[in-house]
Amino acid sequence: MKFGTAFFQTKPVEKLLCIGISVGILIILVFFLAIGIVIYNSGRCHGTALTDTQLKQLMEALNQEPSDNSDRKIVGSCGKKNLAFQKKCGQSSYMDGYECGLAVDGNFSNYIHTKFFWKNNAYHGESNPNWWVDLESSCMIKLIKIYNRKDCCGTRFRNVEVTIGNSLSSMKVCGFYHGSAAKGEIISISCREPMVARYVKLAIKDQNTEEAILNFAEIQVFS
Ligand SMILES: [Ca+2]
Repeated sequence: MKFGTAFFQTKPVEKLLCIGISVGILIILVFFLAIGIVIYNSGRCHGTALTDTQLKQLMEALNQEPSDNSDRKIVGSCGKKNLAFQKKCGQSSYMDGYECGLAVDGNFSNYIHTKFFWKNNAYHGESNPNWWVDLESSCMIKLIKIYNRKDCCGTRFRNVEVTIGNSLSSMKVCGFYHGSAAKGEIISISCREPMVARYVKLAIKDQNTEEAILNFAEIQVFS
């Protein structure tokens, strides 16, 4: 079998044989080329297409704050001012005329007072007397300053746990003051790890109710 100008000089049978071989080789080349394309494309994408519902759920999940970072989100007005000033508050019990707002009124002479009674020649209070304030914003709490009562009874301020949180049902310990404090003492508390919080709470953690009375004149909270 001959190719080129000699091709036209060959016999018809040889021409058909030559054409057949050429077409066969071409088909084999196209076959292997197709297999190569399929293998190449199959390696580029593995996975399953998401439905519209699955795609929506995925986008919602990506847009949500991780649950373990929920206490880091600052909401509302913070700034450098005293965040506790004239804010809503509460306390576990009251002695008449000594309500919780006296601790956030800017007056360092008056004070709050939980209930008490006289027993065995001593004043007694209640278990875990406590007081809290709603800052009305969730701020990174950096400093809490507590001003003790100035006229007497400074040592009542002892074993005070300071907790903060975004709700009163999910408070975390910020600091602890063992005391006892002196009259008029100013106690500064900074959390070991700064946390974002809307509520600040003080509680005497003491099983002995003698002198377990929460007194303090003022509290300031700064972010
Ligand atoms: Ca006051």
